[in-house]
Amino acid sequence: MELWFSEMQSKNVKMSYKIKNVLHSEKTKFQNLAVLDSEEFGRMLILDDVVQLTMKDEFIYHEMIAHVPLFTHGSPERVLVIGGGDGGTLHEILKHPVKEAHLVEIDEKVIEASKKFFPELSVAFDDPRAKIFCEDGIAYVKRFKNHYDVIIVDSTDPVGPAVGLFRKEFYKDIFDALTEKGVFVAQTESPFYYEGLLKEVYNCIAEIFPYAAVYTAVVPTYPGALWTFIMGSKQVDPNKANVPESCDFKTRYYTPDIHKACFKIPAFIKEILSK
Ligand code: SPD
Repeated sequence: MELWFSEMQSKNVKMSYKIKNVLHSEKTKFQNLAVLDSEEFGRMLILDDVVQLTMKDEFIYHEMIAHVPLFTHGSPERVLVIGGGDGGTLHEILKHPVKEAHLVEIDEKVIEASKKFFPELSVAFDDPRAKIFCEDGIAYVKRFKNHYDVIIVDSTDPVGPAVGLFRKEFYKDIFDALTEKGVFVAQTESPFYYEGLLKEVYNCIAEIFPYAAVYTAVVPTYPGALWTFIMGSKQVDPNKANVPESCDFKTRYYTPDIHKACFKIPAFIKEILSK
């Protein structure tokens, strides 16, 4: 008998994956967590029935959520990831010569599952520059002023434990926790299915930060494939950042040309932002 996993991408659309094996499944204090081995995309991390990453395409999301803000800043020493307990974003950050990379994940079970099933990503946890905190990122960030050069919010969708990570009060705390040249990025979902959220978060960031910009990447296993990120920057205009000519580490999606191009957004997204 064939085994399939389906994610409801909207009320009317679902995406299905043929599964070889269910490697792990548990109900944590915060969410349902599963690790599946799929035919097409390899191992997949699923939280509350939503695909968080697959080993075949995780590099796109993780490279774009990490390298775009870090190269925009130019010389980040202290970086914070809120969420991202799988370690994928941290793994990309640590390719930069940062002094400290901190990660705050509310659900320690995500970290445990990653250590067991996604060693290619969770290897980041062993880097001496990495510090992991298992607590609520919203409370964590309130404790810091003028401390981090880059803050990245690598959240799940805006339901359940992640709702507060899409609120204005949280973005204000992030602004305060950033140093004077600080750069912030959050993943902001599909422009097809989360139009309202995209506009709302963009407006908040534009009110709080001197510079706000949307950038995109194509992630095949995320709803709609076209994925958005919003950047808030205190000093550097994201569109005029001094992006290096080349990377001195290996990437599979990110390049300096992609960096410059990713801020060129399609007309329909511009329309959403200006409505
Ligand atoms: N629709 C799923 C969006 C998930 C974004 N975050 C994924 C976490 C991977 N580190």
